[in-house]
Amino acid sequence: MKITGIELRRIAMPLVAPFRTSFGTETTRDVLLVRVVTPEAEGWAECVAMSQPLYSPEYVDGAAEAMRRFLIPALPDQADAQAAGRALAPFKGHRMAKAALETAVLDAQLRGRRESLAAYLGAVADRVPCGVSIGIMGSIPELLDTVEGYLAQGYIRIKLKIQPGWDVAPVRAVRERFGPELPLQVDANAAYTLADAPHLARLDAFDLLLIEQPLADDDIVQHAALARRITTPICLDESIESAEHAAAAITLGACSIINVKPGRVGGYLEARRIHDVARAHGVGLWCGGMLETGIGRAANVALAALPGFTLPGDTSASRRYFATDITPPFELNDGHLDVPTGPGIGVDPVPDILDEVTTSAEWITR
Ligand code: SMG
Ligand code: MG
Repeated sequence: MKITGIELRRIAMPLVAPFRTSFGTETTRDVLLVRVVTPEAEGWAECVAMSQPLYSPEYVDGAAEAMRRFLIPALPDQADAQAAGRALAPFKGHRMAKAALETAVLDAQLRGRRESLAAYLGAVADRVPCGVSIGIMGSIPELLDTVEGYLAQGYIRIKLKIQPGWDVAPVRAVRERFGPELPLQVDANAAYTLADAPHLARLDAFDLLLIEQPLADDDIVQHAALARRITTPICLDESIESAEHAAAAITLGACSIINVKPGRVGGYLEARRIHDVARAHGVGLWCGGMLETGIGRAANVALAALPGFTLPGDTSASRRYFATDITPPFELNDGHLDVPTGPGIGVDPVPDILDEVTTSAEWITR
């Protein structure tokens, strides 16, 4: 497949409500979209880097620079997604940038032969169960109202963002109000240290599905130590950037569940490798989220339909994030999102909406 050119397009997407985590508050999603043009088809992907390097070292301006300066020039003239992945591998890090490029190439390739991403990845479901991730709130009553609203929409699992000072009390309040049957989990985004183990053990009383990334990204060994001191299952997010990391974490006993984000691990091909490693070891999986537009969401929903994805993902409906998505909106049906069936990622941006939110566009000829 010949790559004729690549467009890097920046869009500004206001969130319907601010999203606060232990590392910061997002109010507008600054998204870098990649469009790969070939004679047969065009492919789309979304780079999940945030505007600041707070979730991980990557950030949107840096990802765009890595693409234009190193990654795009390294792509071979004739490339499929595998060849693109191999060509990008020598560059260290920049996994979100690589993931976006590789995914846009994969989308073009699959559209060219009219195969869906879900079918290509090995999906076994036509819809996926959805949870929702709820940011840190100003007060417990505000949190309880928010949870109630999402449950009324049909979400089948609730994830609460936590940090020191906002952990046991909100979890207890949600458990008391919504009962022991509610599938409930928490995400600390690396806000604690192993010295907090006795405090984190207080969460054991609430029968959580999991605690996500309690300790620092590079604390895989410490997560294994924490796993011996609490009964809540540990799920890793930021710590797992590759199938090798997944294998190491599983071997060490650092996690019994993995949050898979294709952007974090360098793309859907690597995400599938993690799926295969985890599944072979009986480690649970679910698909994470990075406040994606419909472009990134479509591909995530396809991945979440693989057989190893045993838990509901952070793949919420479009309206949980944006008043107007750039694709036809993903809608929650009975707590599920439908897996797109069209060629490639199966969705396209709506041109007028896309133009309205575009802040810059850059065409790179090859
Ligand atoms: O896409 O619904 C979503 C967000 C899910 O909580 C979510 N993502 O650590 O898992 C995580 C966070 C990372 C992004 S926070 C801005
Ligand atoms: Mg997380």
